[in-house]
Amino acid sequence: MSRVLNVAAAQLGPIQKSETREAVITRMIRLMDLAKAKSADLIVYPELALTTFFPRWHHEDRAEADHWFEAAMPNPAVQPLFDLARHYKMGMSFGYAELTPEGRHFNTSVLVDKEGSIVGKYRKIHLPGHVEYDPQRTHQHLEKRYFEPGDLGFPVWRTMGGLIGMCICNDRRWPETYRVMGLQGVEMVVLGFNTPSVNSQRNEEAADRRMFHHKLSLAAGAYQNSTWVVAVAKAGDEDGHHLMGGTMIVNPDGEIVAMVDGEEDGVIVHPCDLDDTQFGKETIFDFKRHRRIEHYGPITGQVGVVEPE
Ligand code: CDT
Repeated sequence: MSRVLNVAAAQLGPIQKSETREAVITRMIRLMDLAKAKSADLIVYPELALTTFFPRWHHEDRAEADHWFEAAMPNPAVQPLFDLARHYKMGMSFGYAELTPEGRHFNTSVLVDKEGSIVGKYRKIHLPGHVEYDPQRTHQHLEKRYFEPGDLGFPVWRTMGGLIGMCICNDRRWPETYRVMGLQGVEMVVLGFNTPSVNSQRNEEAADRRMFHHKLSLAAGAYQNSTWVVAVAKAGDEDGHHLMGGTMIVNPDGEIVAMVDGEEDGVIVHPCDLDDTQFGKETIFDFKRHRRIEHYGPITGQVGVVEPE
């Protein structure tokens, strides 16, 4: 049986602060229509897809940011997207800010199967940025203020004929993210990102360097774990703050096979053969034969650097 998944990477252009959830969902539906016209089985949207990238805005009282969060998923604003995905028999993944019934806050993404059921939830683990307003920076990145680190690990789900995992934005820069999923046999990692085009602490590090690091991280994660990686941007100018694009699909050899040009709403669809992951998993990255865990203790035993005496 063919294990080709037609995957749509659905980039969103900028979402301004004033834009409603309903307006964003209308844009996401349009992308889903385009993906359906190209026979997509699965559509992937960005991190925090329903709102502007609000962690750039400082609120002294953090509760003032709660209106960016979803207390239920799905909810009435998002339901039309779920309904259409089920109608099209298309799986989907998107990110949103999650407020739990206990009042906890996470940067979350969901994986929805072709029947419209949420089969997976991931909560971002590697939160970048800072907690307090930092006047030294050219812009704020307050994810550590508004979110808790995820508490669900890096699960992989058997769905849509394959083994699919999720991570979110900054997670893609960390080899541990992919390896934990690789050890569960992951065949496709889907992720969304909001990456400012300039480093707030080093202004000369601009979009080209940021794009290089983005591609490097995806290629390394894909190749070293022999998995597809689907990375989807929210891009463009949000209320004067620029996010880079770079939506792309990377094959298990680490090669970019499809990419969205520009910084507007746009979709690419690529046939991803999950069987293409087998060769790498059975040869150079056959973990069972080649890994030497007796030497990997520091990876889970310590957080920071411990220099020799
Ligand atoms: N959203 C997100 O995780 N963005 C980060 C920016 C890092 S700079 C604080 C990223 O890794 O792209």
